[in-house]
Amino acid sequence: MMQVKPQDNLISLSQFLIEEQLKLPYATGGFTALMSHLVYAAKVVTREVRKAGLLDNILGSNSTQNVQGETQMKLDEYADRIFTNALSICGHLCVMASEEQEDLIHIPEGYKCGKYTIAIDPLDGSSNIDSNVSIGTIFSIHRRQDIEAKTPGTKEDLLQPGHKQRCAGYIIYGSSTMLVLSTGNGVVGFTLDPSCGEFLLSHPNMKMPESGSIYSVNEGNYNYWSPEFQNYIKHIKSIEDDKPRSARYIGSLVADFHRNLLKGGIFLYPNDTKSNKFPNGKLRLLYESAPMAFIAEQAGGMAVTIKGERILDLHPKELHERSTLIVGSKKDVEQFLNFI
Ligand code: P6P
Repeated sequence: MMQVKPQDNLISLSQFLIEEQLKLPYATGGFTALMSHLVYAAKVVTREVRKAGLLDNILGSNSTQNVQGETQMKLDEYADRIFTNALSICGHLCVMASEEQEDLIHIPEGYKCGKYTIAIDPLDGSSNIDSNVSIGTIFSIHRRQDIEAKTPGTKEDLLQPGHKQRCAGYIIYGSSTMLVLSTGNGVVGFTLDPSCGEFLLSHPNMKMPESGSIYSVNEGNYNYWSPEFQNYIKHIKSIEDDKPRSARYIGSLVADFHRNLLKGGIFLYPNDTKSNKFPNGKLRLLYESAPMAFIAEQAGGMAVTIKGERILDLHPKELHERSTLIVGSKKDVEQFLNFI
């Protein structure tokens, strides 16, 4: 006797996007179509991430040959290939940018240019792949400057402040694959059900706890921090601070952020003031800091730079521009701002 399982009644991402589209009278379905191509790529990358580490799979450098004598490529280059190929032909993008590619990615000849742009980090945290740590894909979608134009998009269409994002999200390849996104009406999370190949709505209204006990920072960089930042970290670890803290740092932005989104806390990546390693911070503004900031704010959190500027107000000047990032629970970021 067949039983309807609870997950059989869950809403799929496709249904969710169509319902959101129906709420907008001017919606043409372009965004829904764009997202369906992104979701397809996420499923393909999930398949390879889940197998990474097996003999004939994608690991390490791209100079090796697998057992069939095929050239292997690094998983992040593979993810870049899958996402950019799937997205470039969706007909609703006018230009793309990827962490893996230096220049703009134009829509191939013969394919329609649409009114959206996307900037993507195809596989963030990929240095952790060999140790089987959770990694992720981060994406940021804007509307082009002239939404009526049918011409190829430009760098200016990509270089927009984060508060103008139409959608920001990430895919986390962890114990399960989750897709977390916001279109400006809060944050929703979908979990991939491998048994039916669908992302199902598992977290309908994600809210970042107002305050948390977790702080995430790479303390190995302590000696490169400014004295003010060193003092802040010392303070939150001291008994003067009125709450117990737990240090949690995975070294994979999506994993660190996702945990803090669920449990509360603060993630910090400041700049190095004593070396030229990361004088402006390590994370990339366009496809790491800005999308994560959008999600954080939509979930009730905050996201600022080491100087206290709102991340979403920064206007990027270059595709791969770096920024500092202090993101997390509202009260924890406010405490940072008051201290600094
Ligand atoms: P570090 C991964 O390389 C990454 O870009 C982010 O995912 C992560 O938060 C950060 O760098 C980790 O950097 O210097 O602490 O190893």
